[in-house]
Amino acid sequence: MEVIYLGLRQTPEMIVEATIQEDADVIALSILSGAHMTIFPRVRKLMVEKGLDDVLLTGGGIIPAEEVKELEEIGVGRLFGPGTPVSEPIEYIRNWFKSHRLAAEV
Ligand code: B12
Repeated sequence: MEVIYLGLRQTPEMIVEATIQEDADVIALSILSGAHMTIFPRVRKLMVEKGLDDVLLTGGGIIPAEEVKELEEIGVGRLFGPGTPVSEPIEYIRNWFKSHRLAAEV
């Protein structure tokens, strides 16, 4: 994987613009500010507006289970909580890529 790290305190607009410019397959956000119910929906809305409906939006942080459910319902992918081994999101992203990108090429 090529990872483009955008750094801290990016706005949803900056994140989605960078996704378009870099032609990224996945957006992965880390949110430890408690603003996940604002940021994820705004990124998701902009993704839909810009036609990025086949890009995976995933991430992690301290996000309560019921809010994870709410975010999944608006099209956010898996969200990883405390204690997640790094191998788990890697496997999730690899599998997503296999079924959404490699499968499409066959
Ligand atoms: C260190 C810390 C800080 C630091 C650094 C915060 C930062 N943004 O990095 C400082 C002192 C700056 C800080 C500030 C604040 N903090 Co603070 N902070 C913590 C603390 C003690 C540890 C977080 C941490 O680094 N853990 C270590 C990492 C390795 O573990 P992790 O975060 O769980 O990450 C794992 C998973 O969540 C997942 N994951 C996380 N990100 C991602 C991303 C991807 C792509 C993937 C796949 C997986 C993934 O994988 C990781 C490995 O297992 C937690 C409490 C706690 N014990 O967790 C509170 C906590 C995160 N902070 C909190 C809050 C509220 C704040 C402030 C808003 C406080 C304020 N009013 O100013 C600010 C926000 C600043 C900001 N803009 O982010 C709350 C968040 C509440 C919530 N989710 O609703 C917490 C949970 C404390 C609490 N119980 O209230 N904080």
